[in-house]
Amino acid sequence: MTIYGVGEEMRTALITGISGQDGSYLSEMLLGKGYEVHGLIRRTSNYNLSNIEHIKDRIHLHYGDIENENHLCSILHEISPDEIYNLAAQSDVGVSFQIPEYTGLTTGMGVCRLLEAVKRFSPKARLYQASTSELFGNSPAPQNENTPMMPTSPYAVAKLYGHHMVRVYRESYGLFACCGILFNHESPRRGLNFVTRKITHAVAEIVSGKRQTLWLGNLDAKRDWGYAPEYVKAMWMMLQRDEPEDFVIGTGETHSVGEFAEYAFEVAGLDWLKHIEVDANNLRPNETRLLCADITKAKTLLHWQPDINFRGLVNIMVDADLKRIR
Ligand code: NAP
Ligand code: F7E
Repeated sequence: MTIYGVGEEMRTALITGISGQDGSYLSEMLLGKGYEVHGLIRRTSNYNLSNIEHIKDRIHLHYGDIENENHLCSILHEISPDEIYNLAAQSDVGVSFQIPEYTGLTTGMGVCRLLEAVKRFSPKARLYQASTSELFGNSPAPQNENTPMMPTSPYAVAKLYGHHMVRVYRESYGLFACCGILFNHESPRRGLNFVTRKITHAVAEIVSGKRQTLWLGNLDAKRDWGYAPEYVKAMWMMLQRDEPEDFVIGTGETHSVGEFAEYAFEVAGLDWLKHIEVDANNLRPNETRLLCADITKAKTLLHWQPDINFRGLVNIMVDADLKRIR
């Protein structure tokens, strides 16, 4: 494993999706290691950089879009990154059923555009692609790097395209490109549309008397939920290895949405059954029912394993939302 040490030249990293949950934690981690950090952001009518507000003076932001290959080429040409982390995506699985074509263009074709740009302008850079446990669909748990991939949503199909394109570019052009097959990872910076944050945010609003009810969908779906700051470390570790390889990253523990809600309400001293209602609008046309990671490869070759378990994660998220609202 190559670890860049004191006295070595400053490393440069480019992060697409820098304003998202993972992009923000990854930026903090890379800054801490002395990297020059660049990030791709989209122009939006409403300012949406709250996750990176606290570090914005220490990073270099470039307007752009994963859909624009020419612009990706210009950025790579300009900054010559040593490492590239492709986190940009339409990442909401439920929404991908409503906008399948757009999801394919960003989450899938975006990877192809970036790979082409890397091949032409940064062939020596190391590339991390954000693959996902959604690739496994309803393949039996626990899932590892050899589990058949059977996606059950437009999001997962788009990610599967990206996943295979990374392999094809690695094998065909010798790029140092690898995929992290990450299971769900959450934090106080998780978007409010994802179920964990939707729950912990609602708990805080109910505690403060702003509302009484939380409307959810499928309470029986099971996920392997970990803590995002630990997962971005795994991304970096994959790029420090001598050979590019894909790794499954998760906790190996699985819980239902109902269990998450029950414990989150309990942490705040509330009875979840008094506050949860099911709204059919939150159900999906198709569902991944049971995801649970087998992280034997990551433990053995990457020497990575998580410290924060399910209850620890819920505590962190509920505490943060309660603090925010007080
Ligand atoms: P996130 O919070 O939704 O962040 C996604 C980022 O992508 C945002 O910064 C977003 O910018 C940007 N983006 C979206 N469309 C773009 C486009 N067309 N061009 C450029 N940037 C664009 O996601 P996350 O949770 O940090 O996840 C990071 C990556 O890992 C995603 O690719 C996700 O699919 C994947 N992943 C996540 C998990 C998880 O559990 N968190 C698990 C496995 C894989 P805007 O703010 O402008 O929308
Ligand atoms: O749903 C169920 C829902 O939207 C989790 C993304 O980061 O992780 C994420 O995708 C489960 C599903 O995350 C509600 O049906 C019930 O079974 O929080 P989620 P996700 O779909 O697992 C993967 C690994 C990624 O790669 C994605 O980018 O919770 N659920 N009730 C609900 N989900 C939502 N959003 N809202 C509900 O009210």
